[in-house]
Amino acid sequence: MVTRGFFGKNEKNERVPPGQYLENRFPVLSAEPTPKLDIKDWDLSIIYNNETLAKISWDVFKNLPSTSINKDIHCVTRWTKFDMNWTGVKVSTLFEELDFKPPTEWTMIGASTGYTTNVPLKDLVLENTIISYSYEDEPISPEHGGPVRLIVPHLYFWKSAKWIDKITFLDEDTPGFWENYGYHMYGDPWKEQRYSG
Ligand SMILES: Nc1nc2c(c(=O)[nH]1)N[C@H]1C(S)=C(S)[C@@H](COP(=O)(O)O)O[C@H]1N2
Ligand SMILES: [Mo]
Repeated sequence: MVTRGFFGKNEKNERVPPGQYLENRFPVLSAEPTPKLDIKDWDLSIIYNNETLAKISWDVFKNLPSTSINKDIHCVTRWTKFDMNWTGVKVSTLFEELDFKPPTEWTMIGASTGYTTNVPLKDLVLENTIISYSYEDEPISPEHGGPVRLIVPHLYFWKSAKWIDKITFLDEDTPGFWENYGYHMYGDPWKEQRYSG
């Protein structure tokens, strides 16, 4: 099932959020060097209170029901790219399949490189938030976050962490890597939530 359009426009029927321009290329934006990762070694840990509640291997993950989304993506550096096609597993599906009950309302998404970004649970389990392993029907390239990255299409793209390997539950909303440098805690492109304060 391909879903589109749900968060894709504002009430004025505009498709490009305020302050954004349309980009046709796919820029690479990384704070850290691109890691060399083998998908066979990939796994995802779900953590709370320093305890690993679940660890999902690639062999298990790849057999979970998949979802494809077609979404416009908005980067805080002002590029917007229309109609990006990503395939992966909805976070909500992952939790259901594991029979996992989220312990708190707040999460920190973590990459094997150390990059982090905070995403509220309510956004993490929305229909179009996926843990993605494929872009335009190809494996995600290493510089774009392969083998596995998060896609949170309705928030600025820094929330879509590349090279993810953990979801950590937190008792309160806590800034991640860019949020510590002043990026907004939530990051709604339609409200231009680029920076805090
Ligand atoms: N691990 C990691 N994930 C990351 C980033 C990063 O620096 N490291 N940058 C974020 C930002 S600011 C953006 S705009 C997008 C860029 O993704 P792309 O390089 O595939 O365009 O990834 C996000 N996820
Ligand atoms: Mo970004």
